[in-house]
Amino acid sequence: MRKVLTYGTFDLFHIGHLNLLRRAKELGDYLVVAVSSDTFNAIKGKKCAIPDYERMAIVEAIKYVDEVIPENSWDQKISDVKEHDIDIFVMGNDWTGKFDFLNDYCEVIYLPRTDGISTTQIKKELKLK
Ligand code: C2G
Repeated sequence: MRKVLTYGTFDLFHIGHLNLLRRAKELGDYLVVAVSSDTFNAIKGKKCAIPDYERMAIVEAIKYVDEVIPENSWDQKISDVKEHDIDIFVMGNDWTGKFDFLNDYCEVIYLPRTDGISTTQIKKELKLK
């Protein structure tokens, strides 16, 4: 069984997130998604419209997703890959190169982002802060 792992905030879940999760699942048989906690997002300088437990529940309900784990730190990826026996790490290509260190542990694939949609844009359009 080829296991795939990806990370994200998935705030105001949109088609860009769905396309990423669908394509990540197409690369293997089992998809683990690490969803950024509110505490970690504060470290990332991101303020979420949707709290972490709701973002996790939404991602968990996506048919491509087999397992959801919390993302609490930048430093958990190597242990996550090892603990979950991951074959492929996937991120959108806005992260290209940032996680190449994981090549020592698994395949690293950066997928093209979906153009024309982002949480930031949605917030602007909804006039959310
Ligand atoms: N994404 C995409 N197309 C978009 C928007 C997002 O393909 N239009 C992808 C991103 O590239 C990422 C995933 O969807 O792979 C989740 O995006 P975010 O929720 O913005 O994730 P981010 O805040 O970048 O968190 O440790 C890694 C971080 O947790 C990533």
